[in-house]
Amino acid sequence: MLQKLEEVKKEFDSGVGLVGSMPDMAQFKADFLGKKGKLNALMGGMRDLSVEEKKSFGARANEVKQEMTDAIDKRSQDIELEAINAKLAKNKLDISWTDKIKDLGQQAAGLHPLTQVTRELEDIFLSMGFDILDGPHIEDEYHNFEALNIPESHPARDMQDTFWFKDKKHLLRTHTSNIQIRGMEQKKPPFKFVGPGKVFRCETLDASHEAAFHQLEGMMVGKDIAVPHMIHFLRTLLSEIFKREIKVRLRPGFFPFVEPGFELDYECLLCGGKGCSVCKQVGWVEGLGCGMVHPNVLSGGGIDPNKWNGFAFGLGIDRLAMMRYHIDDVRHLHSGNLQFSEQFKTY
Ligand code: FA5
Repeated sequence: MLQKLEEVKKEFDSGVGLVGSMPDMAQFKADFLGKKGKLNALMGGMRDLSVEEKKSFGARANEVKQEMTDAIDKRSQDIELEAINAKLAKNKLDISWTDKIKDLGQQAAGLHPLTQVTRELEDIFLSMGFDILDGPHIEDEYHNFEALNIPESHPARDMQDTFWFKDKKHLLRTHTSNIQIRGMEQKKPPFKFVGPGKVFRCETLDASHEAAFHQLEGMMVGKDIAVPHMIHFLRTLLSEIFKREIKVRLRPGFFPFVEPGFELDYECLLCGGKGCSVCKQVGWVEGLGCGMVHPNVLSGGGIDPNKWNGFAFGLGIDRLAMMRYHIDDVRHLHSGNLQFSEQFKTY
């Protein structure tokens, strides 16, 4: 009897590690430990044994039962773990995609220098508590001109050569200043926001002029804001972007939506101020227009100009990218030439 018991145990030991699934394990367990299992069948023969034999057989049979139960538990845990690992391996996130793409003879995409500069500008403004707004490329005459204190037949409408739609009421926005109006429609003062985006002008192209280029509009409205605040703010902004102090100069500039108005130039970083085709040999680059928001614009936007004031600016993003990455012609930025864009690739 004892020998038979050891044979059953041996059979169990060599089989338990081979069970590969939980349903198979249930069957295996029933075969050995179930009511009609091999162990019980042996126990049934105990009645023919002497008292002494019963004692020793019973003790060993109990040991074997415990060992089998432990071995089944251990193998069951392993089976569950193997199932989890197999599932994980199947759903594994493949982070080797850049290499794979290269293997396939294709190239991974990168960010265009204009996107990089725009994102960096947005990060700077977000860190200063500004909101980021958007405005439509196809705009109506009210938001692009009229609400900005540029009524019909005002000569300032000719300052920016406009792409008009056939209805003569809609146009491709000539500047991001439409975002000032869109922002005032949404917000109550005090507020500060910026809005980057594409603008369109029917211009003669050269190294620093494109027909579709990018601006970033900014507007800050609060109490007792004055020109020195604006100048300090813009200087800080530029040194943040260029990561060092750069020379700037402020000139009076006429924009009907600000009073007083200014144009801010920064030193041409392409020629170091010596003169080149980008700065038109003067050593300075026209960087942005700015000024104190005109009272007519505030009141048109539902804001009482006796209680609130502020400043606005419109920054040329393409020229900033040119200074930043030493690009000597704005038209490269829009050329779609991959050999050009490749040089600035980051992920
Ligand atoms: C404007 O567009 C005003 N809306 C800016 C403004 C906003 C003034 C708020 C006051 C208050 P301007 O036409 O100067 O201004 O353009 C602003 C900047 O866009 C310029 O300083 C220049 O950096 C850039 N820019 C202008 N024209 C072009 C062009 N054709 N190609 C590339 N960049 C340009």
